[in-house]
Amino acid sequence: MTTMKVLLVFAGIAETGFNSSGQKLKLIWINHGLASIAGSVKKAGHEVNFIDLRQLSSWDEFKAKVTAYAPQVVGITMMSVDYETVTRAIELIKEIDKRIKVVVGGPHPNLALEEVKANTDIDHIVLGEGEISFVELLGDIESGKAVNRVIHGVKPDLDALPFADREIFAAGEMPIDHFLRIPFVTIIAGRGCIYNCSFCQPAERMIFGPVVRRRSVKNVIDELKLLRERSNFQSLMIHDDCLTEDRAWVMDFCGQYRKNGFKQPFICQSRADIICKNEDMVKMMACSGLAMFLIGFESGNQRVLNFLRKGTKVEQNYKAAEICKRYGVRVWANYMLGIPTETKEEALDTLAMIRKIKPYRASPAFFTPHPGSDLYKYCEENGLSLMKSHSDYSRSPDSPKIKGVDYLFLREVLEESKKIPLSVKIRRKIDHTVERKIKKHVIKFKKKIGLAA
Ligand code: B12
Repeated sequence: MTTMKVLLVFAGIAETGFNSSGQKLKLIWINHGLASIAGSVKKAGHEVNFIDLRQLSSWDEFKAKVTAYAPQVVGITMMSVDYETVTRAIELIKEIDKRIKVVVGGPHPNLALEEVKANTDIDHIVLGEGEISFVELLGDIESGKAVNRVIHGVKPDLDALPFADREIFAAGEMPIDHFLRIPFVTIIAGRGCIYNCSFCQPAERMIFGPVVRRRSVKNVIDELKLLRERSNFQSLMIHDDCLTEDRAWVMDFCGQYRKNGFKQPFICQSRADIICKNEDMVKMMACSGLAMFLIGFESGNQRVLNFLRKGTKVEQNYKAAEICKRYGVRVWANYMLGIPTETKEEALDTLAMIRKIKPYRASPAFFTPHPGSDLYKYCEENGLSLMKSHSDYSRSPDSPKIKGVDYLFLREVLEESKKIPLSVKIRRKIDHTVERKIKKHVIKFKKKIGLAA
């Protein structure tokens, strides 16, 4: 077998544009899909190069880099929001050399296959998970074997995969909040989600299947040990959609995390109902370093929660916040305004809930219909969507998302909900300090990789 020259591309700049690496805390996070694929491709003996559009300044620079590397195969990941930028990247790649094979994967091809198939510049589309099937495809391209255009990715045994190859991302990740120290790292312990929220599903089931597959605790701890050795990370985020759904896994992980000498604070997502039903697990997590839960409270109104198929009760939202406070776990509150069918009174219920909960961070979003979700379908069927381009799927609250919603009113509600008593001024001051620190970090990083600051 000869070595293939493979280029992986992260084109997630729809929301932020070029030169965006590090502008906001989370914009410097690695993309785990590509990092995992890079690990498998390298293990198979191929040469991997990587372009992160967040770190480039223009399409000209992208073109120059692709030309200089002269890859045989380019693999690109695609969320719906990134459709336009991925399409532009592909156009330029084919302008450089029509023989370069372009392969796409990620959420959007799974959720809008016909649209992706219509782009004839795309040679192969990998559905589902890519590690095994992308490597196989490279072998087939190399040997000149005829391969289907659409490939159904074989699900890997997660413990058998090489760890995510973080080396391809030149920049260190930045924490989501100032209380978490750098070096900060993100990991993924599993894939899929068992819940059925209408603003998300069936998208996740279409990508990862109906059940959650989780790495073993040992495998995750081994990766953390390696990260400790390499970067001496000081804080950690576990990205899983809902890690806490697997109580036995979490209890085991907490024990192993402590036993192996990890003291770094970590954060992860959870749900109000899980927190209420598993107070002892929250306590165990808090004792093991859990510093914050990101909780999708979504709404303070029961009818709206039911409409969202969230599976939680408003009372559980309140109780979960209390439990977190009891154990010193900060609450990052995610909630939505402008949900289809939501009345102004119901939106005010959400404002009242947030005021009462007093989360550490209030993180509101105007509801956005994301392709692949049942609520997206609902919006399309009822002629509600105001989306003009894929980049409108970004979370930015600036643009109206659906018809029949008074966004002027909701903007006021949104701003009010963010006014968390007492801490606002202090928080802003802290935020400014953090922004300054990040700017310094970015300047240093750009110098390191030879980019003008
Ligand atoms: C972490 C995360 C983020 C991080 C991204 C960090 C980064 N740098 O990439 C942050 C918080 C920034 C983020 C932001 C957003 N996210 Co997000 N995010 C996730 C989350 C929770 C985990 C992603 C992940 O790492 N998964 C694990 C890896 C292994 O899976 P993967 O990336 O899908 O990759 C596998 C396969 O898809 C495939 N594959 C992927 N790419 C490729 C490429 C090739 C060539 C091949 C062969 C295969 C392949 O193989 C991979 C390995 O098996 C997912 C939910 C989920 N569980 O996946 C949502 C998810 C991807 N996000 C979603 C959304 C909607 C968003 C936002 C639009 C929301 C918003 N505006 O706030 C933004 C868009 C950001 C942007 N691109 O501009 C949706 C996407 C839906 C869609 N229709 O595209 C998801 C699926 C959640 C959901 N169900 O709604 N997100």
